[in-house]
Amino acid sequence: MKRCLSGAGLGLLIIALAAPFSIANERFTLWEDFGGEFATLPPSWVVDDVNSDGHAWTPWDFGGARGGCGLRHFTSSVQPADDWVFTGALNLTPAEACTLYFKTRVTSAGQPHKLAVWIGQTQNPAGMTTMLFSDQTLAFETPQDMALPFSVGSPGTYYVGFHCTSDPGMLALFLDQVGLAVPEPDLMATLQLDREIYDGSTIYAPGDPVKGMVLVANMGPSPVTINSKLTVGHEPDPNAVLSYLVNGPSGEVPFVMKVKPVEPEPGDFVTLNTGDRVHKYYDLSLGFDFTAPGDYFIEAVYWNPYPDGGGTAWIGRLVSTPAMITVEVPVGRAGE
Ligand SMILES: [Ca+2]
Repeated sequence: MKRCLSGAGLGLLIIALAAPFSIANERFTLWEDFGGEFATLPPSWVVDDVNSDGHAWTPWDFGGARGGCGLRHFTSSVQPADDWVFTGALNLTPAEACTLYFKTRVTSAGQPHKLAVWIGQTQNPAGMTTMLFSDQTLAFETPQDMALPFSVGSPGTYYVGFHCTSDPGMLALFLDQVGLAVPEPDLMATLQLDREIYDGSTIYAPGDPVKGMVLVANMGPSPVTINSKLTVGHEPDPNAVLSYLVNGPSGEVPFVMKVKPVEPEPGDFVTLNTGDRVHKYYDLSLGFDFTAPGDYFIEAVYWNPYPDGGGTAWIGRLVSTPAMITVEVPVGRAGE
């Protein structure tokens, strides 16, 4: 019997990730974006066209997030959808704080879709026992980030199922970047700003360069292979391994630098033993405007969605503790 566990120890929360200031360090035990150039369904995933009408979840080269690849359900013009796609096996630890992420969008806000997300222990509709998410009027035309916190009560193998029940004639529903994250206790990102390092100060004049050193370190007992190609962009650009979140006196500070996405090569992955770290020194004022007087809070985000050739690379997201600076007009220049 299916049940919704929202009141039974399973929290449900949908948050927009445009400003993920509250996200903790997390490691992805599943990260699937369905291919870079051509969309593919992972071998362990299963599509079920329950009503056998030929309209089913299908790998699709356009309409997803990074590179366009994702899954698409194009509705029938005559009957409602009844279509599942199931992830491969997920080994979950009881009581561990898990977060299921995915992106979704529709072709037209005027033609909303119906989507529910379930979890269960067999890879078929009858095995889906716990509802994690239900939106019967999905109407975003640009991909929206969904984040569903949950935990399970017993150990074992689980599957997540995405169930589309959209009305006929609604055009397409898209699904992309499906991830399962758990807390990351061992890796950490830290941000140190130049003036604090050299002068012990957090005060900058309007227009001063603001340079920062980001360190990604392994503080855990076991070696971890990470992507050391610290390409810089702006959260939530999925191609930027390193990005910054800046909140200034008027709110989030826009990022104005254009960064060409670069995917890592095998040699970009390095193994960090206990205490090892990689770093990047970056002039944040190349991308952010620090001219308005006031306090700025800056976080560095390290995000690696790329597997390495051996399939052992760490995939996940680290967010530094915020660094704070104050931009103020120097004494004697106030009347200029
Ligand atoms: Ca169908």
